[in-house]
Amino acid sequence: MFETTRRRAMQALGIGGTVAVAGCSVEAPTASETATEQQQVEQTSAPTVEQVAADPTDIPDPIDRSQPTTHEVTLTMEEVTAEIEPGVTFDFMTFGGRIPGPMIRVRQGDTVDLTVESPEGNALPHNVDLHAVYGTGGGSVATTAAPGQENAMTFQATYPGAFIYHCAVPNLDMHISAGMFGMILVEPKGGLPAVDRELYFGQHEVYTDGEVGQEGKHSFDIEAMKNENPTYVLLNGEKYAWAAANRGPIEVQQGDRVRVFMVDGGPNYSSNFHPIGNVWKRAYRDGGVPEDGNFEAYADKNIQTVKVPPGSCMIGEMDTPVPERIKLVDHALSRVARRGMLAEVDVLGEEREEIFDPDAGGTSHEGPQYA
Ligand SMILES: [Cu+2]
Repeated sequence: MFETTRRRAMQALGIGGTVAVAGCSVEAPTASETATEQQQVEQTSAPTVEQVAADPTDIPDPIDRSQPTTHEVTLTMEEVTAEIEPGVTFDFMTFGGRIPGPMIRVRQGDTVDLTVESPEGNALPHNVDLHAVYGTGGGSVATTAAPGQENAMTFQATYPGAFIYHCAVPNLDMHISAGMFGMILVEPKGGLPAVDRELYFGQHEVYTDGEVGQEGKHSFDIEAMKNENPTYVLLNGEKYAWAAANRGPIEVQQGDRVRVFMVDGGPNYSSNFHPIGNVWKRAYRDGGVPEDGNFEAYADKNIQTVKVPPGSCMIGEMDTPVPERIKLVDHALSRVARRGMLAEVDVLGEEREEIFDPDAGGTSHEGPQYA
């Protein structure tokens, strides 16, 4: 089904010896090249799918291994049509049909045999730049694949942390905005501290030719992207994807320590990531983790809002002493109130009035309702 050689992929792209695909060292596409890509997307009818929102609980298990190993990882670049919110459709580009793309979880020192495959029906070439990789373009040149082709590279994960991966073709801002980003977590050799629950989210912004909530199919708006003026700002690819207003909150148990992995695809907006009704008890800014195992000394403590730049990640841990609905937001709050960014985590358990007594005034308030 897939042709495998990189040379063939390059020929399909019309690029020979001098490669015009550059990963994070961007060579600007011309306006007509960008417009051509947009036309190709619009003329190709991508399969319609029910869901692009990645399930935040769909994460590989923590690594319990003291020796390096080799992983066989396949990323499938899937162009799909799906709803941003009910009645509003958009042509997404994804890794594995989900936003963010599947979390790749390895240990420092592991080797990854990475295969990328691009199904026949795709309109555009894609690739992947992983920030966990030493090598040109983070592997983007080595992994470029045209529709109907596959490509591969091997890398060793030599440094630990949570890192973004993203498509890095010349129109990379467009491809990331359409959904092509995810996280590779490289655990340090001693692993991460044990927690009770782990959740995985990805923020990005979508630039369309419509207004929020305007029914029908929205097209990509390149001018809006150039002006960094998005229609939607989303957590996991859909408006309020994992909140009561859409697919429902994530449930955890009182007393759980909850670790949140967050990747900001951008392409342009930083996130100001805050858990309403809680705090980042420990925060690992930009996904940085210690190599010596001294997490207690390394982590920032009791941080309310963590800046997550586009092209970066964060790891935050919350304690859950009382039952509540935690709202994970970008505290640039117009993005929450008006542009779709929100997830909710329900803590199930018994009231502890010495910590929080919601009925002390005789009336119960439900707190800010963004969804
Ligand atoms: Cu792409």
